[in-house]
Amino acid sequence: MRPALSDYRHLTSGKVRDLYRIDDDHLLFVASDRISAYDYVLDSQIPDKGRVLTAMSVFFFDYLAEQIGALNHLAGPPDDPRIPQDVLGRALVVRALQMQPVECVARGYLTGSGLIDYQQTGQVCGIALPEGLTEASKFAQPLYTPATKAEIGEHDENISFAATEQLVGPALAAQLRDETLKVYEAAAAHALTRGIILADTKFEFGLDDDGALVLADEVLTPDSSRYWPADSYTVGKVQPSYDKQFVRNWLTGPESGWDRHGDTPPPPLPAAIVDATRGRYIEAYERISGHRFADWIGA
Ligand code: Q0T
Repeated sequence: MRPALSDYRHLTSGKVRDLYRIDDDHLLFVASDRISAYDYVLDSQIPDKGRVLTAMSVFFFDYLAEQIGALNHLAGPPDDPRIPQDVLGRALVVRALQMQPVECVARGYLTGSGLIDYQQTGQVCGIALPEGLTEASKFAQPLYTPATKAEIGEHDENISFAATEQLVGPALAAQLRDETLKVYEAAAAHALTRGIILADTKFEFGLDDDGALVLADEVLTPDSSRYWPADSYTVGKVQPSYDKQFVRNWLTGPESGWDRHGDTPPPPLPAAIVDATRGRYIEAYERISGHRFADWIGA
């Protein structure tokens, strides 16, 4: 008999993920079907999004353990009996770790907050960059661009490597940087063989009881990363998001009647946009993993 979700105490939530305590050593990490765009969590949910992102995260945890020996926080299989029926397929039993207060970002391409910082200072996180870079420029080598985690509703703040040394000490700061770049490079190389550019990604790490650095949170999902279709990549242009482009186009187009610079929340999405977006998440999972989503638990 599986437990009910209400058997576990709620610990914390992100915009679209929730964390519960199972026991002293284990947590339940739950991905929802909620979706965010333009800094709002939308009223519409995307059916199966939580399961697809959980499947992707598990694919990459396994891939990275095998390819480069990266440790991760998984403490049981996706059908672990401690997972409630309600959330089966979109929840994982994880080890309770000592989380590190650094958002560990790797960037292979210049976009988003990195582009804004570059345009204002010529640097990103204190790293000086050559002149003449533009939207979606590929870096000569991937950058480690750490940030501090913001409160809900605020944006993470890019910080220098020296600032992370102050936060966690120089040895751990260097380990976070080296592990972040190693994991990003392995994952980005894999994604590219499947026609997807992993422009950037964010990791969260914890320490286990042995003091080992362990990948936590979700990894290499479209919520924690920018996925771009490789076949349409064009430097100098804002790249379409692999997963959210239909949502963004509809919300900012004439049909929605919404002003994203006004102060009203976005309207609910039409069923056709929901369906197309669900299809994009499934397509991304199937392309990257080589597995059928229909074979994932509960799908
Ligand atoms: C965490 C101990 O808000 C967060 O997640 C929302 C679901 C970030 N967060 C992660 C933890 C984890 C993980 N993952 C872990 N393995 N051990 N804490 C806490 N907050």
